[in-house]
Amino acid sequence: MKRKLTAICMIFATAFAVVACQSSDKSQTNNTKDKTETQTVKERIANSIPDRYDDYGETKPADYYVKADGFDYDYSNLNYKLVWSDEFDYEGLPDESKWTYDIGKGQGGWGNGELQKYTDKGNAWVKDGKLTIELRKEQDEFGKDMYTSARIKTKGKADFRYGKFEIKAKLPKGKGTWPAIWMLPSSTTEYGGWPMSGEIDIMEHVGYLQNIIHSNVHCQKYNGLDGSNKGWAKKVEGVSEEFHTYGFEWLPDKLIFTVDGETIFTYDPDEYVGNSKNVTKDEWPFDKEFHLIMNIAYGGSWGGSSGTDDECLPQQMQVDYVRVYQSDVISALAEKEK
Ligand SMILES: [Ca+2]
Repeated sequence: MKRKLTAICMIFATAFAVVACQSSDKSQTNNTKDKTETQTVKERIANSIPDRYDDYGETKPADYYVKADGFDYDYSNLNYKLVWSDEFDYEGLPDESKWTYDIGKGQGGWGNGELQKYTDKGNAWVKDGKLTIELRKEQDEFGKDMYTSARIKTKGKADFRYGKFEIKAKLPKGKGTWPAIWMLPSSTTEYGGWPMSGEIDIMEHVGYLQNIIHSNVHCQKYNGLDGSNKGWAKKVEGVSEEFHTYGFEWLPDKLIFTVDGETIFTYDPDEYVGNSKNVTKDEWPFDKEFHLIMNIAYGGSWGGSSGTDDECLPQQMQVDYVRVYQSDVISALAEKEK
C-alpha cells in the first residue's frame, strides 16, 4: 500500500487480484474490469500529478539499462544472516532508533483518498512482545467524527538493498480496512518519482476480500495507473485471527513473495521482457535501497471501493516481529555491480 500512490494502484490491483484468485492461468493480463472506472481514475491521477509528485526527481530516459540477469549464485546456499530486526520485546512507542512516522492525511499525494489521519501519538504502541497499530474512530476538537491510524516506516533508520524479510502479523478485519506491509525506494533521485523508482507490496489485505493476501510490484513499465502492475493473491485462512508470516526475498534478479513460506508470486523481469539484455530500469528499478512501511488505511481507492463499515472499529494490526536477513554472497555480487 504504498501510499505514495499506492492507492491508485490498489484499485487495479484489487480487480486484478480477484481475477487472479479465480483463475488458474497465471497469465498477467491487465485488469479491464471496468473501462469507465479505469479511465476516470487515470484522468484523476493525470490531473493531480503536478501536485502529487513535485517533490520527486526527474525522469530518466527509458533505455537506462540495468543488470537484472546473469548473476552467478547458488540459491540453495545463500547463508542468510540476521542483519536487522525488531522483536517488539519492550514497552511504549515503537523504537525511535528503528521507526519513524508518516503523519497526516496524505497531503501531497500519498493519501489515496483514504479517510484516516495518521498520527505519531496513540495509534502505535509496543506491549507484550508485539507492535500494535490501531485504526479507530474518534472525535476532533469540534466534535466531528474522524478516523486515526498509524503508518510507521524505517526510512532513514534502516534502508535495505536485497535481503530476506519476514514479518509475522495478525491483520485487522472489517469493510474499509486496508492494512499493508510494503516498501518504497529510499531515494528517487536516480530513477525518478513514482512509479519510476518502484514499489514493493509485500502484503496487502482489504477488508471486503477477507483472507485474500495480495503481493504486488509497481514500476514504470507495470503499475497501478493502468492496472498493469504485476502481482498475485492467495487465500490464507484466519489472517485476522492468527499470526502469519509474510515474507519477501529480494534477489538481484527476482523478487519472491511468500506467506508462511509458500510462494505467492515471483517477479522476474526476464519473463516479461523476453530477453534479459533488454531489461531497463523501467522494469527493474529494484537495485536501489528501499525501506519498510507498515500501516492500516481506512477507505480510499482500494480499501473503500466496496464502502466502509464503522461498526468494525476499532481495528488493530499486530506485529510479533520484523526480521531482515542478508547474504554475503548476494551482497558481494551487488557490490560488484554498483
Ligand atoms: Ca515479538
